[in-house]
Amino acid sequence: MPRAGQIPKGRSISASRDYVTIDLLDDGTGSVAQIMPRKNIFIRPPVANIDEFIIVAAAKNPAPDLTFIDKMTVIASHKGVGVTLCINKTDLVDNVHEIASIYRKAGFEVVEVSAQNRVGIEELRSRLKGKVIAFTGFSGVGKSSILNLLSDKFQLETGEVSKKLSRGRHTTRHVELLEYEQASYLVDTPGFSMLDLPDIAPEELETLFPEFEPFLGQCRFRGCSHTAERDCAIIHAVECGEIAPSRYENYKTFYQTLKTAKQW
Ligand SMILES: Nc1nc2c(ncn2[C@@H]2O[C@H](COP(=O)(O)OP(=O)(O)OP(=O)(O)O)[C@@H](O)[C@H]2O)c(=O)[nH]1
Ligand SMILES: [Mg+2]
Ligand SMILES: [Zn+2]
Repeated sequence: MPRAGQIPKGRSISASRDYVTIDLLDDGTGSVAQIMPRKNIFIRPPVANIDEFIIVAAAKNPAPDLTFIDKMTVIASHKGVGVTLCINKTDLVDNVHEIASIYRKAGFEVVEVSAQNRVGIEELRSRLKGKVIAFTGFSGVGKSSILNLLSDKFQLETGEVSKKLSRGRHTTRHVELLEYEQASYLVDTPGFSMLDLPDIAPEELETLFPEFEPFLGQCRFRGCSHTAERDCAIIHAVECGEIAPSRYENYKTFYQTLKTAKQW
């Protein structure tokens, strides 16, 4: 975070969670004058005022978890925050076509990366202009390794994926806001695997899967939940291969979770 002495008087700056204005005194010290309203706030990862998430998954070690990715895309869409999927560690597998095509077809940008072989870093770099972007994903997928390649200024700690805990051992322990270039900030966050859905109405869930959009309103029954109804346009699109089965299965699971939560 910039020190008070580096900030012009009265100017808003970005901290890892909040925008604040700072009153500067003549001796160069200062104090927070005002915390600006938050554009958005997330519990996991614990960040605010984000323009976009880069969800980092590893092709292998740890294995990609599509339910985790889908939950994260729902959480981001719910707050109107864009998502890019970054599939790292592509050096460990023959190809990542299957997982990449699921998410491209669903309308997400997908970047295939190997931090180890410095592949895909320039493609990732071209998407970072003028935004606050948080990198998120399981522990050990390579978030900090990728960030270190994006700028010589970054020297984030990286760690071995524990052999015992295939999901890693949580090397990054705090959210770190990194100044990438003017008006572009990147945020490194601690990995995690447990993720709760936000408090959303079950009926809203269909709008948080972008690939459902062309089919909404075409089901036989008004208020169709797309879980078991006859003549459901979403189920039909899954059967025709226009919606990925894994995304649809997660939709159904999330729908039931939200429905059950609402009953309490
Ligand atoms: N084979 C391979 N290993 C990688 C790649 N990227 C990162 N790693 C390794 O994966 C391990 C974890 O990398 P980190 O960058 O610490 O992962 P992280 O996502 O920041 O993990 P947390 O901070 O715990 O959330 C390290 O041993 C890295 O060297 C890659 O592209 N290929
Ligand atoms: Mg890390
Ligand atoms: Zn339907």
